[in-house]
Amino acid sequence: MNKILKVKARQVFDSRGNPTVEAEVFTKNNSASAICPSGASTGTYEAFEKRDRNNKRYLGKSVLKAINVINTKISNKLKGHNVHDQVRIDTIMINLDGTRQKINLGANAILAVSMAVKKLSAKVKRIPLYKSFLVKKNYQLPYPLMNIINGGAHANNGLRIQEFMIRPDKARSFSEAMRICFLVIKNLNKIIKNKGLSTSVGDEGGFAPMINNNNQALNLIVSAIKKSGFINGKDVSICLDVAANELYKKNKYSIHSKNYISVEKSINEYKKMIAKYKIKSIEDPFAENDWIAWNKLVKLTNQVQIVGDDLYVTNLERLKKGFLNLSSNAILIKLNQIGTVSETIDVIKFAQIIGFKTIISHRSGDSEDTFIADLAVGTNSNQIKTGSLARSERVAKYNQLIRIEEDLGKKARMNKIH
Ligand code: 2PG
Ligand code: MG
Repeated sequence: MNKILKVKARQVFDSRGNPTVEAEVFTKNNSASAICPSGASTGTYEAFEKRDRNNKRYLGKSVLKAINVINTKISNKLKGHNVHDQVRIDTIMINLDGTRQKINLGANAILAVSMAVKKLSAKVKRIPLYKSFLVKKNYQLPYPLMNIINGGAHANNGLRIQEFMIRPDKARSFSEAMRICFLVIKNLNKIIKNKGLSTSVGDEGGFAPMINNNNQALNLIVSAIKKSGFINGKDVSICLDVAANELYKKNKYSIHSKNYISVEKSINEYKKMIAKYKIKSIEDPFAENDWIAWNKLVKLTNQVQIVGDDLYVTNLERLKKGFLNLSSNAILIKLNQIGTVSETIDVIKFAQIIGFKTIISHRSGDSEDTFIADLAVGTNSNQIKTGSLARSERVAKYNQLIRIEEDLGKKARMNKIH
């Protein structure tokens, strides 16, 4: 009953309209499927995404080779294994690939299967997916980090910083968190419209008005928070993802304007920005190899959450290095940066042991798959970053969290921000 009969894959499309992998795993009476997401601002050390670079019919973006890998090699190897044996199944795929960055099979092939196995295992056990991870009782819901203004590689407005987010710190339930974000977003919409700017949205559902100055974006958000009747920095906090890999050249950064300036000067600008706008969290403030700059910033901004995304790429070795180097106090978790559910769980466990906040994240190219919502609750992760209240691939995750909160009923608790 619990044995895997076969794995089947198909090419579907992500939220940017690019081909991606969907894998479906079968036991005798059941099946479950999962879709792999895809990033735009990717770290060098991420696991490899296999695409058919030479397939002109899909402008080099198809994933037909990855599909074929699943339908043949992976399906053959997993046949007969127990669907509840996640670690064994992931290890089989890791060994079958045999490379550090999963270059042979492709992390997109491996991850789609790994997630589908996890979903099927929960389905066979007849438990909700969120109850199949680390936590066994006292489930906590994550605070949403809603990306309400898009810039960087996710929009074409020329904003230096990639993501301007809000976190509803005041909320005591997930539904309340959603209501607070909803109000701020609706007011932001009005403010942007009144300024004669466009309210069209970027890849992650946040507004992408044609402004190119970070402070302009921050001022809009501060006004929206105020207009909604909330206090910035208390009820609602502003959080950023700088994605500084994209703004780095020869030891200098163009984070605060188009001009490239030194790390010291960039830190000074950060300090001003944190004080003026009461910024509570900054992701990827510096580039993925600039360990010294990260350490300098952490030491100077002890009240601020500093989040490693491209720095760690959900990789245990890099997280250990960051811990020893005192590079950050939080880690962004993306399944496809490492390529299996088991390795992702290992990284979350370690991060929690060393006292880092864990933030589960979507990718800018995502899908209707809501796996990360369950993962966030099932690991008691502090926050979830999954876009704005627009574009169904983003809203789907929030809606799943609303269902989980309902399922937990009176037992539902919010995580702790501080
Ligand atoms: C990020 C992510 C998600 P991408 O940088 O944190 O917001 O973007 O998927 O493009 O890497
Ligand atoms: Mg990031």
